[in-house]
Amino acid sequence: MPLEIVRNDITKMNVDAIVNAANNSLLGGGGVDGAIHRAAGKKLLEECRTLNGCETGKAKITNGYDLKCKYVIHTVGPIYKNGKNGERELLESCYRESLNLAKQYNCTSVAFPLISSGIYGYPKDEALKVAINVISSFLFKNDMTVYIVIFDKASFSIGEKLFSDISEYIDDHYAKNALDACREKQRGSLFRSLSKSSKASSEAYDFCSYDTCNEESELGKVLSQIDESFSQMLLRKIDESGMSDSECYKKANIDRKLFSKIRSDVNYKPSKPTAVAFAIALELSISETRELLCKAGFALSHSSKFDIIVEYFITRGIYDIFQINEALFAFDQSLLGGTK
Ligand code: AR6
Repeated sequence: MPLEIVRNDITKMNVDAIVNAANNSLLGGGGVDGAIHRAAGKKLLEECRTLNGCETGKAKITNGYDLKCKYVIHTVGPIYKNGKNGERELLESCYRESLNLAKQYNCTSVAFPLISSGIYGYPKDEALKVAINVISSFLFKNDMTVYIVIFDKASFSIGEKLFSDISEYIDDHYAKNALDACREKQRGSLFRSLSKSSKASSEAYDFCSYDTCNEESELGKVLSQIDESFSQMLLRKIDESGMSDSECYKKANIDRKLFSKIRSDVNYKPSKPTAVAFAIALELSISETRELLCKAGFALSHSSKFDIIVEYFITRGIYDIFQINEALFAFDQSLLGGTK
């Protein structure tokens, strides 16, 4: 998918270019810079010596040598003092300049570390927000897959208040609904055996959707929903929203090729993160989200943290996919968007 947050060592990323959080000399250092130089071998330092350093907020490119990637883009982040010395603008510039260089060198995939968030002291949650903002606005105008690589989960946080609000929401709903989930499962299996004997099901529908639909519907209503496929409902909702297709799939953090597949295959069955991503992009209400998920054979249940977190944001009218992904990442859940 176009913007992905992953936990990894950036030197192991299989992409066209990785970005190095370097210093003005470009002659190596500690942190991710040290790791990249060690993995790339001595030739990287030799090429860096020819570059005459780099200003803060700017970027320069070299080959990747022994790394899996073709290029290393070296950028120099600001040293964080108190946030009042233009640190944010300089950090934004690091991401923009690096992305523009990657584009100029025809890279289709790029991996960034959280620049400045280690030795240079930029608060990690703020650094992540800057990264997400700049990268997502770049991706609105450009086709590229961009990874933000988080190395150390321990020091990563989405902000204490949001984290504790979501934790509380999960606790409330997870615990309260454990019994309901169990009852729904029983009803679901009853429904599955019914559908088996009537042969009324399509594989795509999978009847787990019964879990979501059952509260307000009888068998007849559930069956009538089979008529409109996921793809058809999605395209209808896009038309109704007044958005263009590309506005919608970009807002959903969905790959253009995946969108074309969904568009051309009326029976396409997306993954759950993809289906939810479209619901977020279309700013659907919680019941419309359930309806769209039903079409792909999925439920929003209270026995899954992923579902509860998604519900947390939708019920608050927060439809910023990257903000939701930050939270999902902090709770170790799959992120929205995707290639399936
Ligand atoms: N893969 C991905 N991320 C990593 C890795 C790795 N292998 N190693 C560290 N990080 P830092 P800065 C994360 O200190 O703050 C150097 O000496 C790390 O957890 O590498 O921009 C340069 O030469 C943190 O979140 O870079 C400069 O002098 C992020 O990468 C100075 O450090 C950036 O941490 C630059 O400091």
